[in-house]
Amino acid sequence: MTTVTKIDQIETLILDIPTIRGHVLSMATMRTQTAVLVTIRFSDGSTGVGEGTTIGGLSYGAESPESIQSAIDTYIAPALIGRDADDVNGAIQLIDKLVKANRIAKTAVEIALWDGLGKRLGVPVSQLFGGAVHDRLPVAWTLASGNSDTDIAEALEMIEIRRHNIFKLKIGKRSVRDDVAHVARIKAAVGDAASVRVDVNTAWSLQDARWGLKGLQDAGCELVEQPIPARDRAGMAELARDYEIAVMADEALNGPEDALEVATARAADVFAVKIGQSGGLKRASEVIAIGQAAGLGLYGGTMLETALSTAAALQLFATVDHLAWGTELFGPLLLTDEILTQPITYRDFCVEIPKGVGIGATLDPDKIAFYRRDTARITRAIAGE
Ligand code: MUC
Ligand code: MG
Repeated sequence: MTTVTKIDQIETLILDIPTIRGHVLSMATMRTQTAVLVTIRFSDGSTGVGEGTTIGGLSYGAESPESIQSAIDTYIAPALIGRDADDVNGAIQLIDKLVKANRIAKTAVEIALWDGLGKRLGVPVSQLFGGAVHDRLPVAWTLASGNSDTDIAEALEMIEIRRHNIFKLKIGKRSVRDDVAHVARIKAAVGDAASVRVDVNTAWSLQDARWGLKGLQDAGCELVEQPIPARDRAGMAELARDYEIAVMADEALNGPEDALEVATARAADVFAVKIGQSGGLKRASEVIAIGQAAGLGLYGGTMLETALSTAAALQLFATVDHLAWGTELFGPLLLTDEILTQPITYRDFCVEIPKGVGIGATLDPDKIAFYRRDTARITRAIAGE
């Protein structure tokens, strides 16, 4: 008789880890990154870990670290306790029925379920998505110190040590004219040794964007990410149609339904695929499929997650045949400390796909104890139920 492995216990806790420097975005300056860590214990003794992370509290999107933790503890975990651990699709469908939106919270739990399943089967999560076709992927670095000279020095050092030759510049805080001048200075400094792109994080009006895109493409910038608000699909479509510079959708892409609408409206040339924003690895794979079917470029995006979710994202992106714009899965490098016993490897302008079973990440318990906020909550099966 085969016994079914069950979901026994789900624990959440919040980690606050300082960043190596201020990370200046149009809507917030980050000095700490906050991650919600989920640990699921299964009835056969196996465990799975996952992470849900956003950027800048509530300044980026509708979920905060505290709301992610609360959504999991109050609504998701109680529904999963006692269920078949291997039935990940069943869990995803149930959670989608019980909980609207809250994609990052769903992602954290789903990663832990995939991680547990991979560990029980003795395979990496990439294999659960059909198998890895890459062992490394190109990885961008974000220049966002808030100062052009510091950004140039940082870029030149990254090229020199062969860590990054793709740079995403965070703009949108200053005037369009000043931003374009800043980008032009950095592009002139790195020349052909690097690809320069920008992320406006929705800060521009459509009129700003018309000026901005013209200036950016004249400066040699290759791509602009989410220049205008996410809901303005017609504006994004105009920009994608009227300028040579590639237009990437980020905040506009919250799961496969958005992906279909953006693709149908031709409101982007490129999808920034984020596992958290998509609602998990499965939904992210659907966003990827829609982008591929529409002939759009793909980019492996990040919510500046720790190495845990970065490893999970790498498991999925390793299975995608062509990521025309590479990835930006550098989150662990922005933090002052590692939380895995075996850090993710960055070298030769690439990030390596972690080896090992599950998502390929083992947490360092001392680091978790050090960075945890005092908010751990446990939902568990009651004896006899
Ligand atoms: C974003 O909006 O894309 C990704 C890299 C980075 O520096 O910030 C993020 C968020
Ligand atoms: Mg972005």
